[in-house]
Amino acid sequence: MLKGLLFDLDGVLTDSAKYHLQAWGELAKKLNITLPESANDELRGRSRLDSLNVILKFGNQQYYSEQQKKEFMDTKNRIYLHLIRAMTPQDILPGITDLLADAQGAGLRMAIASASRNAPIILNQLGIADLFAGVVDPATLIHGKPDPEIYERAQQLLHLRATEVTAFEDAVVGVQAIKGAGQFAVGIGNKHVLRQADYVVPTTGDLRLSDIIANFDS
Ligand code: B16
Ligand code: MG
Repeated sequence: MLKGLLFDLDGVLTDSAKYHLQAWGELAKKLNITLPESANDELRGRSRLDSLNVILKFGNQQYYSEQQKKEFMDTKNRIYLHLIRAMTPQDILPGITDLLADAQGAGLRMAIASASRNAPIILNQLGIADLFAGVVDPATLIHGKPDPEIYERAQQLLHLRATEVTAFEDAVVGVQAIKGAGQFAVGIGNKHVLRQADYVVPTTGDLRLSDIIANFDS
């Protein structure tokens, strides 16, 4: 029986990717690196350090020390924090407000499994922080997505079993993490790209709790 929902943040509850891209773009400019068109897709769902390494690779600048990389990540995060100050409940993606309300009405417990260390700030900006019984702190994780660790931890925060939860993801690495944790995966995006998910919808606006429960039970 479905008892809990686990949510990725960026690309599922809100589109913070555009702010990540803008902040990485400003850092790249300081380093004289031009981001290719594919940058947004290549950065999606990756940890902060993995994202920086992708950007440095775009510019063939993989020679920096750990300390320099930390400074670059701090610079990017300062820019990002400034940008997300403008986020409001209007930035919640279509269909999500209804889905969360329906889930709350159905007594489902909810948790956040985001790689973003800024997730608590964004949840507050969106006005939905109180709906979640748990938010995994990615700073405490050993492995990033596609490792299942983050989804296992989110499920533990809710005191539920893998067979009792459904998790939502927009990134291939995220779906892989969910399946590695033995949970039911709802993919949001292209069904060919997210083919490892158990159920896929094209956009968040297509999410219906009744459809998800019907697929989970079948
Ligand atoms: P931060 P998600 C991910 O969020 C983003 O998709 C990814 O672009 C970002 O680099 C990562 O969080 C870390 O974010 O720099 O804020 O700690 O999709 O896992 O919700
Ligand atoms: Mg995501």
